Amino acid sequence: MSAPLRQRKSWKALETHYLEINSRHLREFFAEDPQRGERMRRDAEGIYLDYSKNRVTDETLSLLIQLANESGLALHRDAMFSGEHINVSEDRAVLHVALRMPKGTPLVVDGVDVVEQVHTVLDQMTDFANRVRSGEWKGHTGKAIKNVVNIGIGGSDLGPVMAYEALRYYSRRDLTFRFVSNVDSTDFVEAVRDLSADETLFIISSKTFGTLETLTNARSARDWLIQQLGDASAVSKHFVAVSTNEEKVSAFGIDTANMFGFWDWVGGRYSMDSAIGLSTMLAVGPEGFYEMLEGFHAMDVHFQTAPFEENLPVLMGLLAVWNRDFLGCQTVGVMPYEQYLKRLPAYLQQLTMESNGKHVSLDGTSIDYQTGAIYWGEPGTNGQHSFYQLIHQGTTIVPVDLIGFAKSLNPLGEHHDILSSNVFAQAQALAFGKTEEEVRAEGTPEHVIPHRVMEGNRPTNVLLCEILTPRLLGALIALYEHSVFTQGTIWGVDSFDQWGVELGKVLSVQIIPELESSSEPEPSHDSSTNSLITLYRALKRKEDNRGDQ
Ligand code: G6Q
Repeated sequence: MSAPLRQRKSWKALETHYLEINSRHLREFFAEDPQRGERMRRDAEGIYLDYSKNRVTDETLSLLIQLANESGLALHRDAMFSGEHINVSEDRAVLHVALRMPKGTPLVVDGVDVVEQVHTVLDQMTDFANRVRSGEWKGHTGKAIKNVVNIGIGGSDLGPVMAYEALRYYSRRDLTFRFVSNVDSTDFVEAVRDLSADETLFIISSKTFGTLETLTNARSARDWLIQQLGDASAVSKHFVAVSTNEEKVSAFGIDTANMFGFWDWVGGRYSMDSAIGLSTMLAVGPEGFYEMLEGFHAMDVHFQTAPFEENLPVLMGLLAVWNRDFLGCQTVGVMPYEQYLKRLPAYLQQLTMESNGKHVSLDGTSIDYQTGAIYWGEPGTNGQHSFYQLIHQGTTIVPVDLIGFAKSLNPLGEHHDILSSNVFAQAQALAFGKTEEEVRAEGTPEHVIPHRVMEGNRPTNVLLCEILTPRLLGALIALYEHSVFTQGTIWGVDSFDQWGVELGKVLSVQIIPELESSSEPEPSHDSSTNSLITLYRALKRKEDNRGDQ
């Protein structure tokens, strides 16, 4: 058992070291060491990580690696891979890594070979995907499926949407994919308004099959389908479920022969490569899906075997801890310079913040250091014309992950080099800034000079890859998963529970009847909630003056 974090030798050494190097500028680090850019670069599975523009020296790295060792990172990692119940607050194994292990690699956990289970479901998914994609699977009226609508939320939505968008280039363009997550009826209504029910397949994705938003949307989908096709028996040809809960799937009216299972050892936000990825497989085909799994697995092996100095997820995780706890950075920007990765920031937001947004350690004691940062982002060049201003010249330091590719999937004239030049230029400007002398030398009037000075010294990681493929996507997501794991291990938190999310689920259920009630008993909450509920009821009763819609 490691000592509490702030009492570890390496942590104390990092505190002293931070005071020594805090006033130093990236300009100095680069001037002192012409090889820095090459030295501080590592690669694995087609991803090149340049971390040289972080505010670190070799000593920082070596102390961070000591911290990883002192925090038992290797042991904790091995415990995860062997199926120990490292999700302590839910007493569960954490085995998303088993989802991508090759067939025939036995992994027996709690008496069961989980890899065999995984491949049984993968085979079932493959068979189904082939039948739908070939047109062999017929809808109620005998027509082939042309539209796939995934209904799910959180981990049962963000991964599927992100992966569909990321791999759209490889997807079947004659199939339409939609994703409904919000319980706001607009989400569902807009998703199906131009679809023909007889060509539409709904995938109801819910680990628990008890999530209110998903079940509400699923019921509306079922009503819509029955209304369009005029026959309740149509449901069996147009609804499939992805879940761990056979009983509830069956109670909803979906034939469990059309159910794709997974297990309680797959956390929602770690489930895009389980059956939750059925929409991904329908889009890119089983081959593309398996390629993605290979990428995930390759990064898993790298995480398990590479020395920490060479280990991409470990390095990224340690740098994140350094930026968070020593530099005091509260947020991290993730900026993909690849249009297909436009949903990656939203996906990573859940992965990182739901995993490490914790205030107690594994044994339940309150912690006295900072944990998970706020993750956010947008495709890169769009961000440059809006919020990058604050990253360059604001009063808060925002470390940024810039994700670039050497090749475009849709090359067109000079577009790609223009796009990529921004990756390098932004990292450069953030690191080195622009001094007063440089601004003056450009002929800037004296009174404008302070406004144009950029202090620089703002950390970035540049992740450079050749081209976006299913394999690369798998490796990239696994890289972030294990970076999150590394951070969670150092911080000593349970990265695999989400009690904060569970609370929201319970509270809203208490208020629903008060909004629906026509007899309107006095609401009995705090004065703000009471008056908001009363106002809501009054607004709801008001005549709608929008005119004819
Ligand atoms: C993920 C979270 C959460 C979950 C959703 C949907 O790690 O647990 O985002 O995925 O609340 O849950 P169901 O899949 O059970 O509907």
